[in-house]
Parts: sequence; C-alpha cells; structure tokens
Amino acid sequence: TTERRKGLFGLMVSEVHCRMEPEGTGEGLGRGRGWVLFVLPDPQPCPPGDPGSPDSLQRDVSPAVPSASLGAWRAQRVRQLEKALENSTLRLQKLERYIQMNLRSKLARAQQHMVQNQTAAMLELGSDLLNETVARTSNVEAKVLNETSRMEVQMMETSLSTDELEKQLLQQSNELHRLQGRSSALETRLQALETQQQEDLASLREEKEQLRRLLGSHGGALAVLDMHEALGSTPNTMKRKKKKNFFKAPMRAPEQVFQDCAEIHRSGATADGVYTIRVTNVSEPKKVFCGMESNGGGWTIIQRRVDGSEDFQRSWKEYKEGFGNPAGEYWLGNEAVHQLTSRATYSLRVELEDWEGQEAYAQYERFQLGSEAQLYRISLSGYNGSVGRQTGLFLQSANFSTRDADNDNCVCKCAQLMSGGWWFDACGLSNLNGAYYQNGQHLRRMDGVRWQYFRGPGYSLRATRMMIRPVGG
Ligand SMILES: [Ca+2]
Repeated sequence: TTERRKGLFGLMVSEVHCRMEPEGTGEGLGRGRGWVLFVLPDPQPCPPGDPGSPDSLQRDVSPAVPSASLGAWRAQRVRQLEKALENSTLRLQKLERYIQMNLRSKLARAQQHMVQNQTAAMLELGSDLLNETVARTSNVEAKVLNETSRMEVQMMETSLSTDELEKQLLQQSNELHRLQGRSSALETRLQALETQQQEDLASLREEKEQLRRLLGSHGGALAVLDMHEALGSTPNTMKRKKKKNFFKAPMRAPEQVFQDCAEIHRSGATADGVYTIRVTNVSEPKKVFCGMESNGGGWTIIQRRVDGSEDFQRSWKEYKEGFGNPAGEYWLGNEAVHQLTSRATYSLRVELEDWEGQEAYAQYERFQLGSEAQLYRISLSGYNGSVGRQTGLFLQSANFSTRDADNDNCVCKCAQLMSGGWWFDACGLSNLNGAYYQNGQHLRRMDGVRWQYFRGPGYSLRATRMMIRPVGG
C-alpha cells in the first residue's frame, strides 16, 4: 500500500504479438512470438485519507478531506500519471527499436545464410556444368584432332598427285611446243609446195593454150591432107605418119570461144588465173586474169594494180587497146570493155587495199562503157559497198581522158595533173590509174592511186582491182 501511494509501478506480464509487416504479406520471417516484460504505473492510486478503496475516484469527495486539498491531490495524481505514461511510451519506443534491430540482424543473417546456400548450390551446379563441358570439349577436341590429321593426310596425298599432274602438264606442254615447231615447219613446206603447184599450173595452162593453137593448125593441115588423100596425090606413107603422130592424143572438140571469164567459169574453170577471151568486134584474142574463187567467181578483171611494176601514164590509144601483164598489173582496154558491156548488162566491182592491210570494196549493179565516139563515157547505178554511203565515187556519165585527150569538166587537164587515164570530172574523187607510190611515199599525193572515200584525197593505195561480170551470169 505504501508503494502504491508513492506511485510506483506494478509489474505486469503481458503476451505481445510482434508483427513486423502487415498481416497477409509476411512469409513467416517477420512473425514471431515472445515474452516481453512491461512495467506500468498503477492505474488506481489511493487518494489521501482512503488508501484502501480502489474506487475512490468514482466516488464523491470524502467528507473527511477538505475539498481544496483533494483537488490538489488529484492534479498531482494526473501529472504523475502523465509522467508515467510518458516514461512508458519512451520505453515502448526503446523496446520497439530493440525488436526492430534484433529482427533486422536476424533477417540479415537469414538472408546471408540463404545467399550462401544459393551460392553454394550455384557453385556446385557450375562446377558440374564445367565438368560436363570439359568432358564434352575434350571429346570434341579429340574428334577435331582426328579429323584434322585425316585431312592432313589427304592434303599430303593431294599435293603429291598435284605435283605429279604438274609434271605431266609440263611434259605435255613441251611436247606441244615441239609439235608446234614441227607444224610450222610443215606449214612452210606446204606453202612452198602450193606456190610451186601454182607455178606449175600456170605453165601447164600456158602449154595447154599452145597445144590448142597447135591443134588448130594441125587440124587445118589434116583437112588439107584428107583432101589430098581424096585426090590421091599425096604419098600414103607421109600422110599415114603424120596422121598417126597427130592422133596419138585424143582429138579435142573444136576450140570453144569465150567472151569473158563468166563463160569460162560456166564451162567448169574454178581457179583464179590468166585465161584467153575473144571479145566480139575486137580483132585480137585477149589475155585476161579471171577471178574465179571469190564473190561467186566468173569475174573478168579489167584493171589491176599491185606493185607499181607497170607504167599507167599512157596514151588514148594504149588505154583503148589495153596494156600490161595479165598476171600482174594491166588495163584490159576501153574498147573490149565497151564491146562487152554493150552486149549484156554488166555489174562492176572495185576492190581496194591500203598499206595497213585494210580492204574495201565498191560494187555497182549496172556498169556500161560508151563507144570511142562517146569518149568511153562511164554509166553506173545501184551502188553498194564498204566505202561511202552513196554512189558518187565515180561521177555519173564522166568521159574518159588521157594525157593526150582532155575530155574532163575542168578548164585544166586532169589527166596531166593527176596522171594516168580515167573518168575525170574536175578532177573527181578517185583515180585508180594514178602514179604508183611505194609504202612510206604514199601520203599527201594528189596524183597517186586515189579513192577519196576510202583513205582520203591524198592517200595512194597499195592495190586495186576492177572487175566486171554479166548480171545474173
Ligand atoms: Ca579539161
């Protein structure tokens, strides 16, 4: 009772539920149960004068105590209670902090423990994985090593076979070189043989021509002999001897007369070369070079320049009758060409070659040469070719001029200025009968072998050919 009056606190044991987190979110870690000691003030101290009654505050003021003294006591009592409450609050706060700290460290430890456990598990797992990986890796490594060594062996084998192949290739290449050498030697021999054959052929042809002439004269003599035999005035022995000798070779058909190379071509001749033609109204047979092998064959060459061996600075008469060597350079003759092109419709082909080996041609579907009275006037139409797009290489209907016959359209004398005989206009775009200049001298020549639309006005060409053939023949 004395202690109560002095305001000492009683002991009270209370069960406390500690909840660190709101209910429903905790996982059990923050929930715990423990015994906590609380020291609380006595809720009902005894008033002065009635210390034994616990319900004195609810009762009316006792008549034994003066009312002023009782009020003071009550105020004091309230203050004491307030102070005790304050102390309790402080303690509670301390307790709370303690609990919090205690729980926090426990929590930390638990977390640490868990982390350690997990780390250990992971480490174990990692080491397992590592072991497994190592095992697999070594397995793969062994396989790779195995494969690598196998490939090395193969490579070595391949390398060996490559060496062998290279060796063989080298041998074959050497063999090829040797064969090429032999081939070129053979080619040279073949060319020589071909040349020889051509020459032989030409001489044979010449002999054949001679034989043909001989045959003609023999035929005449034979006819005379036959006549004499009929008259019975010739000794039989002589006649028989002559006849026997003559008919050793089979008798040929009467000599065929060819107007031009096209007819010779039709008769079966297919080789380029010199042949004889007889042009109507031209007294002498003419030797002519026939182009039998290219552009369909049957071409009668009327003009040919190839090496400058023939002089083309000639008179009207010479150009009329023709000059030069049919196997080399020549002019067939204006009269023969006039006669031929008056008999049938002819086409003209002009072939050109420069010093660089370029070739070109100009072809005219229709070509005709007038008579001497018409000054061997040229008429051309139906041009096509690899030089120039239009005709006009020859100006149409130009007369022929020579150094001694000025029939051109110039106040000058083109034949004397330009050299040779040609269908000069004033003086025109071409002159294939101009002066021949050798390689190196052939540039800037007004009087050279010109074809302006091929290599320009001052370029003197290396080779030219003019050839004619009946249209459709
Ligand atoms: Ca003139």
